[in-house]
Amino acid sequence: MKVMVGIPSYNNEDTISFVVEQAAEGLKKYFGGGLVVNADGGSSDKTREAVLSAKVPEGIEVRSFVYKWPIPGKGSAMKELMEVAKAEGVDALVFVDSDLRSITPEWIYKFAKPIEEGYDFVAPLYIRHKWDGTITNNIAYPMTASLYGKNIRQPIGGDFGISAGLIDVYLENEEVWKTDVARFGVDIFLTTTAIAKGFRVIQTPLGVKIHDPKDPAASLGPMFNQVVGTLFMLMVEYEDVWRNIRTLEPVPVWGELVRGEPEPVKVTLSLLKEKAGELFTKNESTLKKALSPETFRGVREALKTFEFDDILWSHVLYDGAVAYKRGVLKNAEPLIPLYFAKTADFIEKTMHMSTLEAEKVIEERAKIFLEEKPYLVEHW
Ligand SMILES: Nc1nc2c(ncn2[C@@H]2O[C@H](COP(=O)(O)OP(=O)(O)OP(=O)(O)O)[C@@H](O)[C@H]2O)c(=O)[nH]1
Ligand SMILES: [Mg+2]
Repeated sequence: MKVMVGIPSYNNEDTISFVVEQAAEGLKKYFGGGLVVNADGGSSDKTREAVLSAKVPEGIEVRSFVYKWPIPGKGSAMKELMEVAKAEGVDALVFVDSDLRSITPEWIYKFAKPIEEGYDFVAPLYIRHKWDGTITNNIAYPMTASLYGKNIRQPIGGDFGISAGLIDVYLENEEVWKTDVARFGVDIFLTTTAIAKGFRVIQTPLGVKIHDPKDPAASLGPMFNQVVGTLFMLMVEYEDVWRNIRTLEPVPVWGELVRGEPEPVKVTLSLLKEKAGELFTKNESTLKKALSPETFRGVREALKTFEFDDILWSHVLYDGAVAYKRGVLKNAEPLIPLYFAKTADFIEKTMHMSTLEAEKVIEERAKIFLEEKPYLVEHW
């Protein structure tokens, strides 16, 4: 089986050579060789030099290029990596992020081998600190679960294995790559498209994910906008797929679960609350139009107490999607203060919980989203 590892990067000189070396090791050990390709966004540091000077076993080819697609972002890098994979005629493409510090050669096997067994989309299943992945836990996971009925715990984990057949589907419509799919919308696009088009999906257990995590209020605003904007866009496209789904189906896990303790992630609670308040005031008039009167009253209260329950939160996202469909919201940006407020609530509620206990809270959230789905269908 011919396997390629694709690595998007932008200023990752400190971490990327380790990723290249682990990937190369995995290709050699499990597939007898292969190709590691880096698509860079024009880093101002020595990322590409680090890629090209990585020490890899014989039989592994390493390439690095700056992508040409005019939108700067992770998605553009992945688009062109898929084009390389297609030109090379690979059977499986494995994407891994360039800031990963817990990647091992086995990760490559665990992403590529299920493809050989007939799966098309391999989602990562890792253990993350309770405060890492706040967009995943608050939005991508419960929304994907409730809309499409698939219990994929990490729909935007960032690392994936995909089949050649699926690559063709992703590259089919060039227009989509002119949207936020070219940026951080890419992960939710890959996952949702695979599910909505009925491809065979599996989760692969990888142990802990250690990467350069981000403090939500300090740097996740733009990412929220890109992920949620893409999610809303896909809801419009796939309304016939999700409308009638009312159950949550388990998604198979490939092999044994791996244990591990994640590294703690730092979140500045005071900054979350401060920014939530500030941005809420700025977006209040838009939110009043976008949300139902009841939801709006609820969030105004929540912004005072930072008590933000999952029913209210599901209505915020459902109302947001409806407003997007009707053109009342052009993008998801006005919802950022509510994401910050919801995250503040989650940080406070899970302050003294173990990662496992926090995990239960997140699983419960997906169930609540599903129970509230008739609210969405009614308003859609
Ligand atoms: N080529 C390119 N790659 C990017 C760009 N932005 C991010 N990436 C890469 O995409 C991968 C994921 O980016 P991160 O910044 O780690 O984001 P993340 O891990 O999904 O997000 P957090 O969980 O919030 O940390 C990394 O390999 C980055 O180098 C970009 O503008 N261009
Ligand atoms: Mg990262």
